[in-house]
Parts: sequence; structure tokens; C-alpha cells
Amino acid sequence: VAQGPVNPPAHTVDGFVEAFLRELNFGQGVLLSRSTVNDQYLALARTVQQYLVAGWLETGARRRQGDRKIIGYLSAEYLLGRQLDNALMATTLGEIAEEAMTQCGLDLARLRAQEIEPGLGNGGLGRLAACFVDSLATLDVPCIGYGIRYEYGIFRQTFVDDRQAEVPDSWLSLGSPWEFPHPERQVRVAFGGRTETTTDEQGRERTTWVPAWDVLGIPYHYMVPGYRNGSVNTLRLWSAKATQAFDLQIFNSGDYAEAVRSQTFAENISKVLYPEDSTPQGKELRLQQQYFFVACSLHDFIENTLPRDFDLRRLPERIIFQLNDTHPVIGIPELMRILVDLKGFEWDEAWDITRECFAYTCHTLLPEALEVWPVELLGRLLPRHLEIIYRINDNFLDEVREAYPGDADRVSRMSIIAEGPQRAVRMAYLATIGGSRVNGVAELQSQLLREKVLPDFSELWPDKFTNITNGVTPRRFLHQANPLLSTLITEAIGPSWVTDLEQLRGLEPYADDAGFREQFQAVKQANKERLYRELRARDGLELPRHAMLDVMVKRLHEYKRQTLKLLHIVSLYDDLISGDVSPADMVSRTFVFGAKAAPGYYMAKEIIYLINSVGRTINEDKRIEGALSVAFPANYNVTLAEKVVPAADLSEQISLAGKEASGTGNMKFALNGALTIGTDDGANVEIRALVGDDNFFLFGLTEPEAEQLRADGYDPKTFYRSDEKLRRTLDLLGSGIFTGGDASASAPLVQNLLHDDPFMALADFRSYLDAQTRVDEAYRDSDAWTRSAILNVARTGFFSSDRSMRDYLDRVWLA
Ligand code: 26V
Repeated sequence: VAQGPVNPPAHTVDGFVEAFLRELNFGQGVLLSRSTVNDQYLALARTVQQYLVAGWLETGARRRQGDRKIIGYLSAEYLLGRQLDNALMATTLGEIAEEAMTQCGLDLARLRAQEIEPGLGNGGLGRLAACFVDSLATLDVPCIGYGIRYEYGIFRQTFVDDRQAEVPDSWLSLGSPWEFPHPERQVRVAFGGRTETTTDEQGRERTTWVPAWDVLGIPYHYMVPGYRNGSVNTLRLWSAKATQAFDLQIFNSGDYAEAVRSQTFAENISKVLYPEDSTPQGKELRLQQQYFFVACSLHDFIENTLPRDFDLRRLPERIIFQLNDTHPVIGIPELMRILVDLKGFEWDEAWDITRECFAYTCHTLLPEALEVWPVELLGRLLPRHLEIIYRINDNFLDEVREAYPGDADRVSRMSIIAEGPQRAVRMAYLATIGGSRVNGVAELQSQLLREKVLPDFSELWPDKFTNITNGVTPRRFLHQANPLLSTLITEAIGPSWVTDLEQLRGLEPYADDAGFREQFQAVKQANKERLYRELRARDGLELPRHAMLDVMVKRLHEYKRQTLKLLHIVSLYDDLISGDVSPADMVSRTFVFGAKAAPGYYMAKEIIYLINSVGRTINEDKRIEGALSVAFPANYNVTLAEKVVPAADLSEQISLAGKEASGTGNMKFALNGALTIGTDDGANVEIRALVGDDNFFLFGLTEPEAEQLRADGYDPKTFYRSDEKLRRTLDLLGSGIFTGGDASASAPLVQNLLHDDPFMALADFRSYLDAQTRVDEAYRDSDAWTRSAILNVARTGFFSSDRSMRDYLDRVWLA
């Protein structure tokens, strides 16, 4: 028989129905007449998959024959979103599937809604990884995405008495049709124990690691389809399994719980995604997760992906491991261990190879977000890796001493090991030293990375540093999420913008076309109504059809300043209830929030509580005649984003300047025709430069101004005292009217703002309010607003993740 893949089912309604019924009968083991929605969804998923698999197998075969360099994307998070819609889009099966389901008496939309999205990430960093693998497949660049198959992804958020409560996300519970487990390709990963040094016959010292325990990594493969190009890459996520199911002796003696204890322990490693975003907790299990997936991935690539007997001196010709933040940085000493301890390389040669095989992306500017691991913990869990890190550090510090004779201060500043009561390994330094390139994720952040976060390193190796501005996939976030706008764009400029987003420039002339503007507005209105239908069904929310839709969706963090948004809302409410403005004279607004707080982040949870409290009070107040409404649907995720982003009029990107590394939501909104109100921060800077000052509402301190204010001794009270509107707003927020008469319930946030305000919300309040007034004025002229919205779409093609990938190829991977 032929060795190639068998043909997929026919690309027709009949072919689809036939394949679907086969999956339902033979895969699920049920008759259509007896099947549940879940049966139908699983069968549908497997059916669509059949159309992709041939391309996947062919891509794999093609990659194995060629000798192209592969991108090994190492990321602890992939926030993929639902797979079914993406697969239907990639295969152009949308209409066929719709008709086929109708013929079976089923509703495609209902089956789609059955899918629980794999929420294997926290926020921007995880979603970025998902966009990047999408773009690499679309560009037909060989890539393996490596990560962890968490059994529980990011928690499901609920609200109980306006406060966040977390529920485990058991996304696998109804079946997981998108994954291909390969238990036969298990990898053993060791932990703990000690090292032994011996001298071999040639008198060379050889170190071996004698570990104390181990676990197995089982790979689960996911297809990553390119956009209608037949190319399908692989995402390989690792699941931990105990090396021994249980201890038979203990089991036989009757202590069942004790017999499975070590199994439970080992399998905890891939149990749950850490919901902490930005502030590392130094938890042992998290280091276990990091080493677990990195060790599995390096082993998989070297032993199973490279041809047999591959000459490892040429490893950098075949792989570049991209480190998505510091989470996989332990891969650097791991590759050194493989080369030196297991493959017999001399240290220096191994080091040259290793440095060429890694590159590091830094996604933050907050010093507290840079991972450090206590030496004690790292040495206990990975004793050999700690030795290797010490040796890397010794050699590196020699280099520093040579470059800067007599500068002991610099030597201690640059050491991988931070001295102090608790010695710790600085993972960002290890990544910078052990990789060939370091990049930030937007121009401003890359500049601050060089000047403030890693200044000594950028002085020593100026050419190592580069910027690669983030991007988002136009397939999911424009074409799929906004089908009406997608169609309108295609009618105007043809279909190839989907894979060549700069072509959106062709829309610029249409901004001055009254007929096009009218169509554009109709699309926006339809998208709002689609969102409101969803929020009614999903959350029981009733929202007015016609109001400016003002959206702030992102993780809850003080630096992002959801509080500033809240102060704006309270100030408008104050305008109304004090009689300063009548409801009829106010530009009606609907505010939508979406935000999860890390479960242990106290202030973030207080902010959620107050947004809900303020929202409830405003929504129930008849006096304001519906001029303002607030919606905070629980559990914001990729699926909800796909409805929210296309509907928004105004995108809130209001972090304190110098704190948001890039932002990617900002890009999604602009591409979908929302105008941005934003600070001079992250990628906002680049969005504004592209769309033009007239089409962007800028406010707030610049990064140097914020720094200066902090250096001069920032006192939020002075702003409170000198600005009457601010005073009234904060007093109202603290009065108890939003919290059932209990002023103490709002005190934690209000007191924090008055006495500390670490992210200078009070300093930016006046400027923000003024900008919001400009927004109101602009919105009253709906033609001019729509013109700006169209120009936002036309001018933000730069933010395609396809462009980001080309930049990585040029400046990092193939440089
Ligand atoms: C850090 C940690 C620390 C330990 C606990 C778990 C955990 C999980 C994630 C992170 C990463 C925080 C950094 C991050 O998400 N950065 C965001 O990256 C986006 C993509 O580059 C960027 O757009 C956002 O501005 C940036 O905040």
C-alpha cells in the first residue's frame, strides 16, 4: 500500500456528513438519534480534524527530509482559545460544516458553544505564544511549540457577593478531541539527589548526577494549522506521569493511600497552571514544572527529532530555542549538562554551542516580576544544574573583570547569583548570558530594558539587544472574530489582507467615503448587538443598544490602573447625581470590564469588589435614566474576547507609563476599529505613531515624568487637595454609597490611593478626565469618529504577528 497519508473525506457536504456519522457511530459509539450535544461536538471536532491530518503528516515528512532550522518555542503557557472555529477557518469548511449539521438536524453554533477553551495561560504572554505558533504555521516556518499540558488551566472566575471566587478549570472533563497522546514516546526526567565527580582514564574530571527521584513526561500533540496553506505544525505539551503506579508492597499491606502517595506527588507537576501573573512566588512546584517541560523538550528534540547520529557540534544549524520569558531558562544549564556530562563535550565547546541555541524574550518591566530562585531550593532540586550555573557565572565574571579591571561593584551587580541573606539565582541574567539574543516586546520597553533593567549587560554586549514589537494573529482576531468587518474589508480590497496585513492600508481612501462609513457603522452596531445577546445569555446582563461601548479587558493589576477607569466612572456618576449634568446631556456609555485577579493578590481583589459594587449601584439608579451602565462579566477569556473586541468603540490602555511592556489587547482593538484612549506606554506608543495623533486619545505622564515625580517624592494627597473634582470623586467612592452604606468596605482601596498610590492614578486623573471629555466630543460627531475608526484599521496592519515572526527570523533566529 501507499506510504503517504490516506485521503481526507471529500470536501463536500455529503463527504462531511458521511465522515461525521462515522465518527459519531464508530468513534463515539452512538447513533445520531441517541447522541448528546457532547457526543456531537466530539464527533464534529474529530471530523474537522480528519481534513487537517493529511497536511499535518505531510508537513512532518517534509520537515524530516529537509534540513531547515527549527524554531523550538519554549513557553510555560499557551492561551489557545477554542480550536473548532480555528480549524474550520483553516480548512475553509465553515459553510460545508454548517450545511452538513443542518442536514443532520443539528445546529453548528450549539456544537461550537460546547467546546471548553484550553486556558493554558494567564494573559498576554500565553496568548502571544498562541499567536506566534499560528503565524509560523501560516508562514510555513518549521516550529515545535513546547509546553505543559496542565490538567487544570487558568481558574474559572465567579463572583460571590461582588467578590471574586475561583473554581477549578477542568477543561478535560468532557473529553479532549484535539490532542494525540503518545505514551510510547515518554521521557524520564530526574530530580534531586547529588553529584559525583570521578576521573576518567585520560585524567579528565567527569561529573555525574545521581538523582533521587524521577517522573515520566508523556507528550500530547496538537495540530497548529497554517491559514489555508496545507502546512500544519505541532504543539507538543507534556503531561507528568509517575514512574511507578503504586507501591505493591504497601498496597498489599492495606495502606492504599500511602501506596499511591508518590504517584500523586509526581503527577502534581502538570496538575495546574499557576494563576500568578507578574509576581513569582518562588514555589518549588513551579520550578519542578519548568525543569520538567524543558528537560522533556530538549530530550525530545535531540533524541527523537534530529536524525540518528546527528553531529551535535552542528546543533545551532538545526534548532533555536526561543525562551518565552525566564520560565524555561533552566534549559541553558540543561543543554550544558547534556553536552558535557552525557555526550562528552569539553566545556568551552559546549558553551559555544549552547549560547547559539538559545535566545531570550523579556516580557516585563516590573523588577518584582523577574524570576529569582533561592540557591538552596535550586541546589536541592537540581544539584548538577546549580554547579553548572556556578561555573557559567565564574567564567562570565572573569570576562567582566577583564573588560572592567578593578570594578568590583560591577562584578557583583552582574553576577547571576544575588548575594544577601538568601542567595538567589537571577534567571534573567542567566538567560542574557546564556543566549545569543535578548529582545523586548515593544520599542519603549526594549529601550527601558537596555537602560534600566539590564544596563550593564547592554553596555557589555550592545549588539545582543534588539526589539521585536509584539503582534496578534489577524486570522483569529479579525477574520474569525469579526466576520462582518472581514467581509466588508474583503469587498473593498480583496481577500489577501488575511495573510498580508499591511494591505489594510488600501482602506485609507474609504475613510472619506460616506457609503463605506455607513456600512462600517452598521458592522459595529451589529457586533455590539451580538455581544449584548451573548452577555444576556451568558451573564443575564441587559445592556442598552445605543451607547458608546467603552472597554477595559486585561488581567487585574494595579499598574494597569483599572482604578483610574473606576474613578472616571464615579466622576461621571457624580456629575449626574449632583445635577451638574443632566442625563440627556451626557454621552451615554456602557463600560465593560473583564479581568481576573491572581487569587492571592489582595488589592486586585478589592478593586474587583469595588468595580462590581459601583456597577451595581449605577445600573440600579433610575435617576440617571440609563445614561451609564457597567458590565463586568465573570471569567473573561479568549472566547469572550472574540465577541468583545469587535464590538468596542473605545479601548482603554491606561497603564502608568513605563510599566506595560507592550500590551496586545491594544492591537486587537485598534485592528477592529476601536479608538484608543491611552498613555505613552508599551505598544501604545507605536499605535499612536501609526494611526496619527488625531485618531488616538493620549493622556498622562510620560515615563521620564513619572520617574521624576517619584524621585521628587510623590505624594498623592497633594493631587487630592488641589483638584476639587478628584476630591469629590474619591470622597464619593469612599462614602459607602456603593457598598451598602458601609464606608469601611471601600477603605482598603481609597486609603491606598490617598497614602501610597504606587502607580500614580491620582497624578494622572485630571489629564485622563480631560482626555475623556475629548472622547465625548469626538463621539458626538459620529461621521468623524467612524472616519478615525476606519483609519485605525487601515493603519495598524503592522501589528500582525506574521510581521513579528518575520522580525524574529531576521533579527534573532536566522541572524
Ligand atoms: C510571570 C509569572 C511569574 C511567576 C508566576 C507565574 C507567572 C506567569 C506569567 C508571568 C509573566 C508575566 C509577564 C507577562 O505576562 N508579560 C506580558 O507579556 C505580554 C506579551 O509580551 C505583554 O503584551 C504585556 O505587556 C506583558 O505584561
